[in-house]
Amino acid sequence: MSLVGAKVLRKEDPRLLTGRATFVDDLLPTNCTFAQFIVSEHAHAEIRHIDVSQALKIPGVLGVWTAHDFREYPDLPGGLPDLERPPLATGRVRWAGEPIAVVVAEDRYIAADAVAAVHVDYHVLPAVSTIRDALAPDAELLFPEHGSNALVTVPMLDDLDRAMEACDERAQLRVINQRCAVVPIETMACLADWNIDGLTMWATFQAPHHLRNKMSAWLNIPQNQCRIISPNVGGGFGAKIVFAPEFFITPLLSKWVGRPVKFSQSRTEAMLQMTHGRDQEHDLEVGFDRNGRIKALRMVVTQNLGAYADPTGLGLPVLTNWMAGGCYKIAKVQTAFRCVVTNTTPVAAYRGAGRPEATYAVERLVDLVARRTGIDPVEIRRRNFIQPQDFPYETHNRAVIYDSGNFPALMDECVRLLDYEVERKRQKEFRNDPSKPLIGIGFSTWIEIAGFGPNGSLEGFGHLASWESTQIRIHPDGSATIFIGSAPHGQGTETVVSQIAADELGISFDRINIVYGDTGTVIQGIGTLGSRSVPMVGSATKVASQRLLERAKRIAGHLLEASEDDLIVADDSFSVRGTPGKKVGWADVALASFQPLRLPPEMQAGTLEEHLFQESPNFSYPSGAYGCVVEIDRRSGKVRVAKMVLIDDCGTVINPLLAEGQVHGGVAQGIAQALFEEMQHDPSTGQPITSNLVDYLVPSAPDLPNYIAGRVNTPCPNNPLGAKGIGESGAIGSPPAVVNAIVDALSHFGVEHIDMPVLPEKVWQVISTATKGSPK
Ligand code: MCN
Repeated sequence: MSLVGAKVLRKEDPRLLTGRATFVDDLLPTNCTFAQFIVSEHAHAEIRHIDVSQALKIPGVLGVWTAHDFREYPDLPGGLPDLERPPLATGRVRWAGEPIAVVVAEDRYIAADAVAAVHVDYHVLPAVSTIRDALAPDAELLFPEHGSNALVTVPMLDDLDRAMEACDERAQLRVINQRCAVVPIETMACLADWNIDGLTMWATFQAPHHLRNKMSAWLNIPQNQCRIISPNVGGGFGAKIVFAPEFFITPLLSKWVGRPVKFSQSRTEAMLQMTHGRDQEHDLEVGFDRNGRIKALRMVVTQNLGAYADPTGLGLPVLTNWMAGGCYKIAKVQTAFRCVVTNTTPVAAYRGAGRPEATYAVERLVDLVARRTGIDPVEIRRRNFIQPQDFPYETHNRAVIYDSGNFPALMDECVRLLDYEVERKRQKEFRNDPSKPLIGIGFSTWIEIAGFGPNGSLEGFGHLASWESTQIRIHPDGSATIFIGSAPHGQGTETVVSQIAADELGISFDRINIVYGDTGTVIQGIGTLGSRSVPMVGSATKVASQRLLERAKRIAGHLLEASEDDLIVADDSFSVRGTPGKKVGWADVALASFQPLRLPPEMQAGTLEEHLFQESPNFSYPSGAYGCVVEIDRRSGKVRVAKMVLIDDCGTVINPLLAEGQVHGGVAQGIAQALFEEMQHDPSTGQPITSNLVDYLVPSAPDLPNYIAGRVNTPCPNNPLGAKGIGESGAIGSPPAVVNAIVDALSHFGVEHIDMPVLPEKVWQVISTATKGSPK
């Protein structure tokens, strides 16, 4: 039986669920010391003086370092010319939480005392925390020498005025995709040990080779003396692909104190120093005919980058623009974007990275067209879908080529499982009964770009390249170790790679183990991001297994004195078709591969090892149709997601259990963005006001519904598995489904749009204004 497609339980779970997994903060080498950072209290200020004298007097403090001590080191990798981020704030702080100095002490408590004893004298400057404030004519500039807080502006090729004018109707919408904190369970941590043999650093990172490459260059040491290990990592969601200064500084501290140094963030530190996500504003216009056919769409994105231009942050509006047409056949789509710096935590990739923003904008617009034309939102979508026969479908001025999909089938399945007609009936009945909640039904039909793999797709973010690597090693007993370039942090990659290899090699799932996350053992790798592991490393494993198996069959054929074409490989053995008793075990073939006297004459010992760098001609484009039913309490405005139907298309599904789990996690984050989460700053001081999990509303299980999941599979033609990524899908597709449902519930009050997060007070305001203070 094939394991690909089977609901196999995760092989990583026993160690994760019994507390036997090793995370960075579990490591405690002999003589370990502890680093803690002094961070800015102000959102914007000049640093006049830093007095470390009192901190240095505390017993157990090994040193305090400021920007001055790092003056021989370059700025952090990435960013924009002249606007790079220094490892520690130099002369000026640009957000509340920016690291200014660092202490190393014998334990965490002494380090905390020393941080409190460092005195920083600031000259406070006016702060700008929003795009509007940053672009005001008299705005305080973060980089005065740059002359503006606007950094990058990519204009529209054609302003679409004529196309818009030719439409029967036009509608404009301004939507805000609010700033979210990333909030992985494990905060950022690293442990650096720089001894005479070189540097080893354990780090919470999604791409250890990427970090190794940049760090060795930054520290000016050879790559073979710079080993990065990402052990078990408790979630990353994109924020653990960022070159945080802590990763670059901690190794130097280890060198300077001559001992291992560990740094591990508290939750509040993580809320302020780990990069945030989203924070885009969209000015949108859509032109359509009376039958609801969309003819033209214009999208202008403004990206709040926060205090510095992170490379992945700069990529967000690019991806949003690429996906501006969604899953609709729109003759004219034009986009533009600009980026703005503000006195806030830098913004970077966060699950979906640019695609949730695009999906939200398009799906809100499509609902607006439905509203203006009086056509049902399901029917509007059906009239505008790209059809299955239209693939491959070129969009975004031919820069993006959707691979495959079947949007009508996704929609049909979603409508069916949602019980659409029944819910519409219930909505009507409840609307006129004040004792009942208001019902709203919303849809989101979406396509996203994943499987980052084609040459050039990651180089722009500072990566070496975009391939992914697999190395399969067969041991003399016929078990296999597979070294993969991905660095998973919760996805279940060990399980799916084992499933693929087990099918191809005929070796039992339990006799395959997966090694990842260590530049000392995995020769090269790119990393886990952009929902690429299955399309890239999964495909690499499939092809490498097939190549390796060809050689194993030659050995088996030689041992059995049979033609390799007659061999059947299954259950850890090779047998000869039609001759039941003629059989040799994988273990024996593997042993022979190390014994030259038993090998075919043309083969050499150690032949059962295969290393492959998998490239891909294009991305994969997962898609889906999500449907949501909300119930709104008329008196409090509280929204409850009563039903959520999730129909996904990720091509070939390797493990339905895990793929669905990925969607569940992503949808939880999507519902959180729609209803609860927002990283807020005081508008006058720029101070963060949601910097812990009391103020920042992360949902818990009772806030989320039971999901109803389904599937439509259109295989991806761009990789040998036919698989598309699914790691980000839920977070991309779900926010507009929820918001569309809320707007639908409130539509009889004249509501056409409501910004996220849709907190009860916003809804209550709408209802109480419409009903003149007496909600019903
Ligand atoms: N899968 C499958 N069949 C497919 C595609 C995927 O069975 N056709 C399943 C597999 O179990 C696979 C998982 O889904 O392990 C995710 O695969 P893939 O879509 O290739 O994504 P990656 O493994 O590259 O993971 C990255 C993606 C991203 S970009 C973010 S952000 C994210 C996410 O995955 N962050 C996560 N999922 C996360 N899950 C956890 N628990 N923690 C995070 O930080």
